[in-house]
Amino acid sequence: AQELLQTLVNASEKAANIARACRGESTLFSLLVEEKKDGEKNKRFFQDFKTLADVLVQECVRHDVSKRFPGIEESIRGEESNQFTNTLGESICVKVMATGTETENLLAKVLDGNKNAAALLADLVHEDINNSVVEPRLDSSIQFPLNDIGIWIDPIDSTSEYVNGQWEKPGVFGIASSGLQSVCVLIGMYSVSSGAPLLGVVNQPFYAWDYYLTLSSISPTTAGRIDSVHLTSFVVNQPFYAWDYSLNRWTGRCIWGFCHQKTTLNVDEKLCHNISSELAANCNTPLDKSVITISSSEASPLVSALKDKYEVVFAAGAGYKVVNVACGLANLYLLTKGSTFRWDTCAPHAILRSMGGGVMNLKKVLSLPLDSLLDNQENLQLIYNSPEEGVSGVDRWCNMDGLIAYRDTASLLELVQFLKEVNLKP
Ligand code: 2IP
Ligand code: CA
Ligand code: CA
Repeated sequence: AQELLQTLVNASEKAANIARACRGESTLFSLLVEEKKDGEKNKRFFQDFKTLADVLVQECVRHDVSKRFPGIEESIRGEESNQFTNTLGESICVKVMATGTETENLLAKVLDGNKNAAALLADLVHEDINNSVVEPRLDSSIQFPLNDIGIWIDPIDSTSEYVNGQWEKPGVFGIASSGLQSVCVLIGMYSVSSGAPLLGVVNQPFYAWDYYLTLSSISPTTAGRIDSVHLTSFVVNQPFYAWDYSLNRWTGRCIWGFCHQKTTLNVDEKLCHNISSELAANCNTPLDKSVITISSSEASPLVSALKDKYEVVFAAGAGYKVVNVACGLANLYLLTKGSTFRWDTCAPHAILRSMGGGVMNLKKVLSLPLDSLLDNQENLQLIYNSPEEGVSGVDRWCNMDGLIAYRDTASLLELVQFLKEVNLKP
């Protein structure tokens, strides 16, 4: 299990490197953006983007993980299909080849012969990632039969924010409502027999450590929206943004969590670095209400009802919202619609499970009497091994019934009671 964890963490780091590199080169980036075919479209976005970065990241993870664990390849599924069409109309199957040169040649075809870009990407794909050993270590007695393991990958969650490329200063609760911070690489492992999430690795390629560390020195007027072109000059004056001067690139972080039977473990120090209290000290309004994070697509009657009881914080990115619950920046994430998929929730769900929280099926939760909720905690979790019934295409893997992500059951119960009072019907 430790080896699997290390492999997934390394793969996520490589994925984050590719995501950052593609974002950094603006000319390259515009080359890479291709509109999704109708059948694959996420209904919520009028225009959705399938980028080469997306596909490449997914194939890279698949390649690296199956190299280490032969046979696992078939069980790795992701959001993207690896068919890519270049501007000449040629359809090309993007995959990681045996050598860097072969990958480079393949990518050059996708990139209409742009050799420089292809070489740069191929280097990243074939780079050896020597991450330090992941701590704390999983006990060597924890073993999984490889045939009971499935993996969901969302190579880039929050694509529209990724494509937009803005870096936005987080609000008073430490959550950025939009921008590059909400971009996540999500790699979630689940049990094929039970459907339960087991191990989740979430890499945030644009995570601003410095921002949080020097928070106390920020005055509210220094908020600013910047794009990658202006970033370098901007950070000179704003040293707390996610930029590493020595490496001349964005900084990120990787978090993970493991939950199997009674064993739970996670990357404690990165998760529990308690930003909320610093933030509370820094702003004038104390945190007397719980924080709930939601999508900006929720209907306004619900939003106003929630605002009576909660601090409502909008944020982009399904993965990012679950992660913010895991990190304690929000108590809850409520989604009333079927706009997330298995690959969006599997990884951060495992992290929440490792902390005693979870992600429940909203419709099921609301159909039960409140007092039977805690007895049914296991049955109410989202599961990852079976498709939705009566739908086809990408919707088979949609979390159709909506969801509630929570870290502690008290917050969960309070929200469910509230939703029953306002008579929410998802
Ligand atoms: C999207 C992305 C969106 C989210 C949607 C996901 O995935 O995370 O931001 O919507 O549910 O499916 P919202 O931001 O309103 O929560 P992707 O970017 O991979 O298409
Ligand atoms: Ca997604
Ligand atoms: Ca995606």
